[in-house]
Amino acid sequence: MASIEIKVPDLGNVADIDVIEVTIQPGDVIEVEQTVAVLETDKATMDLPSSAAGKVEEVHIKVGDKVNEGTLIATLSATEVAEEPKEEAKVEPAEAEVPAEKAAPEKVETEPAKPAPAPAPAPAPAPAEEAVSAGPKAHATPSVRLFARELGVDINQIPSGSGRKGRILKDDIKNFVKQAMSSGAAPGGAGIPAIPAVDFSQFGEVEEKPLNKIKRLTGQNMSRVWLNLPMVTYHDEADISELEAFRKATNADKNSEIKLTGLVFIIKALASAMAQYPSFNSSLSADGQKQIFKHYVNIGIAVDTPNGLVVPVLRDVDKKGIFQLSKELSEKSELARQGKLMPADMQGGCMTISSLGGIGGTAFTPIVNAPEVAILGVTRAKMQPVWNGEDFEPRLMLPLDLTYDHRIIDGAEGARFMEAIKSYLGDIRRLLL
Ligand code: CAO
Repeated sequence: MASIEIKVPDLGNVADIDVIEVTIQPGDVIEVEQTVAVLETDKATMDLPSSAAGKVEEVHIKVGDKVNEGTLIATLSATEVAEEPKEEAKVEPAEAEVPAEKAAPEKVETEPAKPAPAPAPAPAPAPAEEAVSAGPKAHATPSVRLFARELGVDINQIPSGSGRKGRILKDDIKNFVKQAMSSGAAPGGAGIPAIPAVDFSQFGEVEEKPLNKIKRLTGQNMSRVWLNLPMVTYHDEADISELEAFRKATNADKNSEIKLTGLVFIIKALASAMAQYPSFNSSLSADGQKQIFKHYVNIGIAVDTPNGLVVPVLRDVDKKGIFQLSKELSEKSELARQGKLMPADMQGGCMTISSLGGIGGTAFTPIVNAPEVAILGVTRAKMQPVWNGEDFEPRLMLPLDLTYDHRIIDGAEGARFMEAIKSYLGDIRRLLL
């Protein structure tokens, strides 16, 4: 039986296109034209159809990969080859998003107010670690797939479509959402009243701009975490007076090439506290039946970029020194700001730090970057009078906000974990122990 390679055809003047869905797996028997993957550029989502029918022997791409013309997608043992592969293999682009500059005010939606669609009924992992659904492979056009993704619906959960040859149509997705809402059974917010759509143009001039990919994915991820995790945020302050004196003295040292910010010490303190309280370095299995403990300590850092929030991951933090971490933090945050992080740079985090300290604030409630179980928020350190038993002493106090998944972390454990972080920051010699 002939072995056939399915490759990415000519996609026009685009390069490094994101794979956002892989719809086949080894062992699947697929038909000509069946979608094998979904690709996304900054402007459109497109289905990649197979040019041959047969059994999938190997899949060479995964979600998060970037592909170009000629990239090998899959190897099939083919039973039938499309008569006109070039025609058949043409990628079918979805309705492209309207570029910001073309979104003229008169194009603003003027339909009367109607209820907005329900939020995501099915939970899914963080964008950088998107999993391939194990469900049956759905047949649907790119625009229908896009519609499903916008609603957070896993299209493979829809048993069959009402279109030709069982193709899933937009109406099938709407019915699926309606059913999930009325049954209230689906996880992830089904049954929650939707925010009504409003025609803002009735109040004054408006302009519509499509969200960029990072903002859309962040929004989806935040919504599903918010809907799926029972979260508690615990606030406290760490005394970093000594740490700050050490940091300033080190930065003043002319031989020191790397400038230390307080954040690297917080990263180190967090890693030590995670070693002491392994539940914070764990994840709940997708079925909620097991706790998975990680024997590595990778910490994600939320970085503000012109395109939105991204979270590069610093690896093996427990095995690295302050200067090395400082260097890696500045390299990764620079790559993040330039939009040059690769998917692998943002994967494998065990806990995340969201630091707003360079901007200000006294406290906030960060949202856990699930499937991690906790996140540490940091706002601006402030000199405060602290009672030492006899007098008020000026001490530099750092506000910390710990949000945790209450299914895994109890309140007392959360408080003890925070005490551990504070003790490491209060006496950084303990970080050496
Ligand atoms: N208290 C007081 N000062 C602080 C501070 C704190 N908690 N944290 C940082 N600073 C100071 C730094 O010391 C530095 O001061 P100087 O310029 O005088 O040296 C200044 O603020 C700027 O620091 P920085 O932000 O450049 O460096 P960082 O190591 O603290 O942070 C990074 C690195 C990548 C986290 C940061 O640049 C960034 O992107 N912050 C935004 C984070 C964000 O958007 N979070 C999203 C939250 S939404 O969940």
